[in-house]
Amino acid sequence: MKDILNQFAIRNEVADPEPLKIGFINESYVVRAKRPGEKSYFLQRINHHIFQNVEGLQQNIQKVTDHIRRKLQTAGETDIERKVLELVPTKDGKLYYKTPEGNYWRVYVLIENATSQEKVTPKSAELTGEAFGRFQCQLADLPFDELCESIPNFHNIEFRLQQLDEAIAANPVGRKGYCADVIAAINKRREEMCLAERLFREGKLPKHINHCDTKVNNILFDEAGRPICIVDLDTVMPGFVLSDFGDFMRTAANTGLEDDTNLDNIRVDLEIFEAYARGYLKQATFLTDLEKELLPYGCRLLSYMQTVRFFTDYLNGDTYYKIQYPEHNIVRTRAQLRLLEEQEKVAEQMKAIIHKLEKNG
Ligand code: GN1
Ligand code: MG
Repeated sequence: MKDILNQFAIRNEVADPEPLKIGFINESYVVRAKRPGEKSYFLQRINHHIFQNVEGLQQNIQKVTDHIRRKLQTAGETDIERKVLELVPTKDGKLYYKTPEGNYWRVYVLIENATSQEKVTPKSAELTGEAFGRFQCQLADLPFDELCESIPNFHNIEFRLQQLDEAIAANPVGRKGYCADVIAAINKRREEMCLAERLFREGKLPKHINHCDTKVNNILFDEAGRPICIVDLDTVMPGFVLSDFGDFMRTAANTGLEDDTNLDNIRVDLEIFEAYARGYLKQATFLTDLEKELLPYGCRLLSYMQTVRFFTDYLNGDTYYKIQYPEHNIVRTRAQLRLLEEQEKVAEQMKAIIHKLEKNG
């Protein structure tokens, strides 16, 4: 591990890396400064099985953080090093280090005195909405095609349905027969759910840079409980704003769990919906009328997408998502499908809330 750290342009003396238990995808360590007041670091081994284009991924992060830093400087903000992540290059100026064994490592400057939260309240949902809205707004003038898709077609529902169709046709572990109801529910909504991709092809719906993992735990809060910095930038890539809005609602505005075995626990939490939407609309001033109109649809799209992704993984024999028990992926599938049905029931209420917020804030 010392050899790895030695590759990076770290100028102060640091202690040995201590492992951190966060996230399922990368392996993370904190590297503390030996002297108080000096920089500490965040060392990560990048999961290159999931992120196969590490060069593109690191370039994305560098472009996005540089762009945000310039915006903060222009706005005359202070404390900028806590408001945007900073990659530490290697001594030969690269954004990551590849070991002789083929592992990839990167280093960020550690953001001090910041914590993350696992649960949302209406108050933190509003602040989180503001933070993700501001993030998208800061990136709205960065042409979306300057970034690569760090996971190709990540939030492209047409592609996800194609993967599902391949899994249904191959039926590699013989699970299809028990799931005719799920297949029917997915098929019934195909056309509606491919609307965003169609609108993009028709030139009506733009792509922007999205975070693509808008969970509350991907925001760092300061000592006063205010969001200071958005983290976990691995999936930052071009997409529809609906992705980030919808994925937050999928994970936070659900009274049940993502894998709830009791489907009756699952309902839409409209209070969280309204709070996040209020914060988001306040900051995301670049949105077109069509994008705003489609926000409730974006919630359904992301629940549908996750239904399709969990179900595909179930049919393929659980090769992507980590599972805790054999039926986990079908339980997740049914829970996401129920959330979608609940979102359909309150679609008009969601629309009315967006209209109200547009008028009154
Ligand atoms: C994965 O591991 P986590 O929770 O950050 C997935 C998301 C899914 C989520 C479902 C790179 O995210 O897209 O929405 O699981 N991330 C990747 O819980 O596939
Ligand atoms: Mg993540």
